[in-house]
Order: sequence, then C-alpha cells, then structure tokens
Amino acid sequence: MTIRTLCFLTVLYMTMQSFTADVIAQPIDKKASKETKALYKNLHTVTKKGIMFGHQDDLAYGVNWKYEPGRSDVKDVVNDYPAVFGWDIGGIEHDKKENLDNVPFDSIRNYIREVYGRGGINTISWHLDNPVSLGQAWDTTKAVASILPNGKAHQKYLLWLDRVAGFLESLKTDQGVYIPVLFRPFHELNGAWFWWGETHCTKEEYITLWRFTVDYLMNKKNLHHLIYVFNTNSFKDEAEFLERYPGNNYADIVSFDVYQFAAANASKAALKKSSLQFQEQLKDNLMVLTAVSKRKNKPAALAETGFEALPDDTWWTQTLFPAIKNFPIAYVLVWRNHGLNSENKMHYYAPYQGQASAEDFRQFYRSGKMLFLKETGKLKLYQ
Ligand code: BMA
Repeated sequence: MTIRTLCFLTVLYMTMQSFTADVIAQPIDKKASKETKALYKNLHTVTKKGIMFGHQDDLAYGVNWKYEPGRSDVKDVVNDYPAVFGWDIGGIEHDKKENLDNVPFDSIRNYIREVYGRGGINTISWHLDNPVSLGQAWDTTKAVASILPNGKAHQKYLLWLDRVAGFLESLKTDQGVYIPVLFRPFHELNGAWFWWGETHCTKEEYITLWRFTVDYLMNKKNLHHLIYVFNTNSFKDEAEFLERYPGNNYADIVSFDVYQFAAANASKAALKKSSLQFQEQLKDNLMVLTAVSKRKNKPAALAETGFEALPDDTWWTQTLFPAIKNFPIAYVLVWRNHGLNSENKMHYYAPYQGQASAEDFRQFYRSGKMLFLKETGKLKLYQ
C-alpha cells in the first residue's frame, strides 16, 4: 500500500468514526444544550461500563424518615447513592407548592441541583390530574381529545404546560447552567389505569398529544435541557411496544416499566413461581427493547421496576440481576420508599437499613455491573 493510499484510508476511517459518533450522540432537540448533548452521548456509552441504578424520591424520604439532608435509604445500606434519581411533578399543573406525594417543589428543585452537582442523573415523570374531570391521573374520564388543539380544554392544557415549563426552566445551577433532565411524560401508555392510557384514547390522539407537548416545550418554551423518554408498561411483542411510538424525531430514550407482584404472605413456592414469571416477562421485553434501541440508535432503560415491600430477601441477586445483567440498558430505576401508606400497607421498593433484603442488595451493589453515584460521578456524564 502506498503512503498516499494509507493517508487516504486513515482520513476516511476518521471521518466515518466522527460521522458515527455524531449520529449516535444527537438528541432530538437540535438546540440541546452542551451538557444535555454530553449526557445523551454518555447514556449511549455507559452500557459498556454497566447499568446505572436509580431510585424514585431517594433524597426526599425513606421508610420511617423524611427530609433529612444527605440521607437516602440506598446510602444507608450500601454507603453510596443511586446514580439516577426519579422525581414526579404531578400537581405542578395547578401551581401547587407540593407534588402529589407531598414533596415540596422547592425541595425537588434543590435535590435536582444536588444530584447534578454530584454527577448523577435526574429523571422526571408527571402524574398529572385529569384535565376534564380534575380527578387524579388514575381518573380515566376521556380527556386526551379535549386537550389537543381545537379541543375544549386545550387552553387549560397550555396553561398546565406553561407551569411545567416554568418549573423545568428553574432547574439551573448557580452559574445559570440548565440541568439536563430525562423527561418521561404520559408514561405506561399501553396500560388502562391512566387517562392517557391505551384504552382511553386512540393511537393518533396519543401521538398528537406527545408531539404537541414536545414541540411546545422545545420550540415555544425554548427548553433545551430535556431528553425525552418514551415509556410503555410491559407488553406482549414489539408491535405493541411501538404501536404509539411518536417517531424517531420525537423520542430520545426507549423504555418500559414492569413490576413483580405476589399475594400477601405468599409461600416460598409461590414467590419462586412469581419470580420466574417476572424474569421471563422482563427478559422477553428487554430483548425487544434492546433490539429496538439498537435499530433506532436510542438508549434503552427499565424506567420503573420493583417488588413492593420486597417479600423475597434475595430478590436483587436471584431475580432482578440475572434478568437484566446481559442487556445493554442505561439504567434501571426502582420506585419510591414511602413506608406505611393510608391502607396500612408497606409501600417501598429499595431496601432500608435492617430490611430483609439489605444484605442481598449489598451483594447486588458489589456485582461490579451495577453503577452507583461514586462510580458515575467519576464518569463526567455532562462533559
Ligand atoms: C404510585 C404510588 C403512589 C404515588 C404515585 C406517584 O406508583 O407510589 O402512591 O402517588 O406512584 O408517585
């Protein structure tokens, strides 16, 4: 090979590399901030290192405590924080001071700043009330068509979006840098429990709502620090997963939620059976998700999972870990540690100090595959 050919091939190779990197790295928002673009690129590459662990409302409260600065049930167990922190802004649409789970929005903003400062990731969901009946997100009175352009409640929806935008706009550092957020609105879209769920609106209505929302936040409100997370509940096949996908120009991350359930006081045998069923469903869905993720060049995530009150003390190493470990997903997030709820039932998904699965969670932590904040803090996810 002549020197000229060699030079030509080297330049060609480098150009192709940078082209591939470019294609991988771009969020749907062409004007995404520098930090948002960097985070998005890193969500693609983090899978080479492992799977980030996430927890909803982690810094706000845990089982038997609330609002203790620096505390986290996860940290109490493994001496490290999660890498991903979930927050919910349900209630912001009414300009409330607190979200639907009574966490003050001012505190959420501060936690989000804290997480960013430590190199962690914030994700926001929105359990917004039903805009027609004003019942909660679980009130399935028909509403989607009404809030679309020309619908009766469209102006109300714009006001609600203005309030969402106001909160998102306020997520800045002291230096005025916008803190990137993985925004996951209208989640679990193929379920029947939310008013935006599959049985309560048509495919066209859902997609129009999604696209309208993204366009409004991005172009009307000029928010350029959002990474949009498309999210279903568990599904039977790829066709179901993608049925209401808004298109490659409208989603950055593909994800789904799935929980394990078992009867109260289930026997060991019943727990085993439920674990096997859960693993089968999870692996089957992750197979589809990661194939879609690869094809579309969009990072994948298990956006919510868990087994309420962790009745299985080896759930982390024997159920969750074996099911997820071989899949290239950016993160897995478990739901909130509320503690005793109004129905006198324990509602939590991460272990706390002394909880039966705590030792198993420490093993899960030590697997080397799961990434927590000490590790992701070093990865410089925003650069
Ligand atoms: C649900 C439960 C509810 C909560 C809602 C929004 O899964 O945890 O108690 O209000 O999420 O966080």
